Amino acid sequence: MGVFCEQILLVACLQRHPLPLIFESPQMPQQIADHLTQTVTEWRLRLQELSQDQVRDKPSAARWSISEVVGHLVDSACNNHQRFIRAQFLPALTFPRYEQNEWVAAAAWQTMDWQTIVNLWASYNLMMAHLMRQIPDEQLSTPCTITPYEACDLRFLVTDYLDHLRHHLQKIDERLANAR
Ligand code: NI
Repeated sequence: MGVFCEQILLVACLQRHPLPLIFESPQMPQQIADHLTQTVTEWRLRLQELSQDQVRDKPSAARWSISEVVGHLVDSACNNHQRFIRAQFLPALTFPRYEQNEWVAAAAWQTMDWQTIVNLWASYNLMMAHLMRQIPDEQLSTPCTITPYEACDLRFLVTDYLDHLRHHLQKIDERLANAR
């Protein structure tokens, strides 16, 4: 997953939905924040129980360990924190994508204390949920361009943030199931 995802969903969805984005059933940030809070609450304990061997195992040199995947989710929170805030006081946001493999390597998530990563991931996401709930409705249509991708809007970025997080947790779930 380290090979093909910086917001793999962002890319895929932006290709499916050129501007203007049309959502068949738009979710409000409050709903997404509730989902996020529930997901973090469920996964925090589960992640805390994993051993160091489990979280540092790399299936191959090119793939991330669970420690690196959760670290990547902190990187995602960090970048999206910037996007969600900046988009609220600019007429249109232009912000760079993040080079996911470089971020994971530079942060050295593989060697950081696992419980510290989990607690950071959980706390950061509870803050993100809190932040989402404060976004005024009228700001959700702020145009956002995450270079080099096509333009979307803030509502899409908020929706995609949760989708991306759940995508990686699903992959962790499958990895743990296969290891049993
Ligand atoms: Ni990702």
